[in-house]
Amino acid sequence: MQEQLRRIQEEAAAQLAAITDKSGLDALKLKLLGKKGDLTLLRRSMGQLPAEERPKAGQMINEVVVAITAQIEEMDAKLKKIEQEKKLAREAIDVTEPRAHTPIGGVHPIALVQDQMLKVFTSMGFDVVEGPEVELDLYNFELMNIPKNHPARDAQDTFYIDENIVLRTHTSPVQARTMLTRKPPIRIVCPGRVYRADEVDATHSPVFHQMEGLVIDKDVTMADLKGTLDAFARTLFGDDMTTRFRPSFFPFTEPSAEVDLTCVNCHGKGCRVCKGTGWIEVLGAGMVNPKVLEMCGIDSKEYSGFAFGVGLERIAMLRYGITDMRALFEGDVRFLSQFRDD
Ligand code: 2NL
Repeated sequence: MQEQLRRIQEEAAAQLAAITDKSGLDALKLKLLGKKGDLTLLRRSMGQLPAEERPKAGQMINEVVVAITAQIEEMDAKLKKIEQEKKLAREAIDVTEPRAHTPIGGVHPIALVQDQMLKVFTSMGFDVVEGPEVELDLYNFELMNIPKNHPARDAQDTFYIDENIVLRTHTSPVQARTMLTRKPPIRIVCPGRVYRADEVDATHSPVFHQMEGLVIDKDVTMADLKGTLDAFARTLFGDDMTTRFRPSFFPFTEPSAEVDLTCVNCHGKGCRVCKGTGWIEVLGAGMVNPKVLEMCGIDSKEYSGFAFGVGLERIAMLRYGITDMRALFEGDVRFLSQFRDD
């Protein structure tokens, strides 16, 4: 009996040492401690011993069972640990591995010049106001002193939704709305998308971007307008820039001016870009027509104002040397990724 136990224990130790996985361990456990396991059978055979030897034999068997159970549990824990380590190794992520190339976006040149211009004007105390692109005829035309039958309303120029609703042809309606809801002093810039029924070519698009400015206060003069636009020209294009006003006409301003900028290409010397003049036309401006002030609820005897309108595509093209406006609307990443804000 003792001899048998010793052999079982020895064999168990040898087999346990050779175990490499859980199924092997389970099989060994069954072989030793299962219903028909070596130790179970040995215990059952105790009945054949003389009664006085049984307690001692039982005790010895139990000690071996306890010892082997402990060894098996120890091995089980060891296997679990090995398995866990293998799993961790399998799932390890190399955080230093270079990832697949993901191109990052840039800022569209129109957005770049819009941001630069907003910075210029907000730093001078202007508020930024936006409004709807689908507008009432009232705000887009009527309040801007463009009455019915005015050539600017021609269906050739304006996208009509119905008789009274249009796609705004300029951002002026935003300023009309502001004048009707705010009291002077008013200092605002209104950037946004505008629409005209133009054919697409190198300098035209049916949708483009504008920024208009409006200042209304007591004693606002043309000199304030000139100073404001000069500051804009210098900040965007350089300290040697200035503006030149030429007499013009808009229904919403009186007097009105077409505003030229020192040629950004030759800095005024005369070149192909400015057709030898040293100047490039970039915007329209003027003193707000008193009729417009009155229609928008502002007393034109107490207040005066200036306004201007700039096309952002034109500014972006000059600023970045873009010769075809279509490049700004095609969304070709090879073109767009060239622009950096500096
Ligand atoms: C142009 C001309 C201009 C304005 C826009 C304006 C707005 C109000 C009142 C008076 Cl609410 N005027 N805007 C004034 C002069 C010119 O734009 O050729 N832009 C590209």
